[in-house]
Amino acid sequence: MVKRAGLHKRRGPFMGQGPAVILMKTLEGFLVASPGARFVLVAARFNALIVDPLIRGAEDALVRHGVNADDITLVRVPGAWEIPWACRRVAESGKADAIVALGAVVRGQTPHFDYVAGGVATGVASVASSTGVIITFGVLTTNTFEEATDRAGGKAGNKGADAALTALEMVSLRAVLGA
Ligand code: INI
Repeated sequence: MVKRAGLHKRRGPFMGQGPAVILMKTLEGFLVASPGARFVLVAARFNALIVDPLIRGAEDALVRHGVNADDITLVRVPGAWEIPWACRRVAESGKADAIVALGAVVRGQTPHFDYVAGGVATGVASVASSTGVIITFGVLTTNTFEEATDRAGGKAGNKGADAALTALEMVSLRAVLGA
């Protein structure tokens, strides 16, 4: 107990430095390619002006982190609504270590926005939880086209690259957990 108190003093809370004390064993993944890990990008064609940069960002992020291009496959579907179905088929095939869902649903283009955006989010979550396959979510749901372009390689980064790197980390975490 005395030792813990001492550590607490040394590592005491400073703004932005995370938890005050880390004495526990911490398990986490890394942004490194796991040899032979296969990634599948499931991407909508709808709003291709947005989705294509998300695809390029995702592929670029994976390759830059050591994933062989041969281990990345792109599956295209008509729209975001069809993403969960394709994710399920890919997940159940056993041919993917991780799936990256990519799409763009823009409010104002359709009164169906809430249905499409809600459907793709709950659908992807359902596939991930029922199959146990890692699926990350790079489907933009924005109010305007501009907000979407900002997030597809514009001033707010590239959410396709973010989702791809999250998949990379989760595959690494799976190995760390021995799962
Ligand atoms: N699909 C999208 O990916 N994004 C959208 O913004 C969108 N809008 O606006 O309607 C959209 N609709 C198509 C939908 O995903 C299905 O492909 C279609 O309903 C056929 O099932």
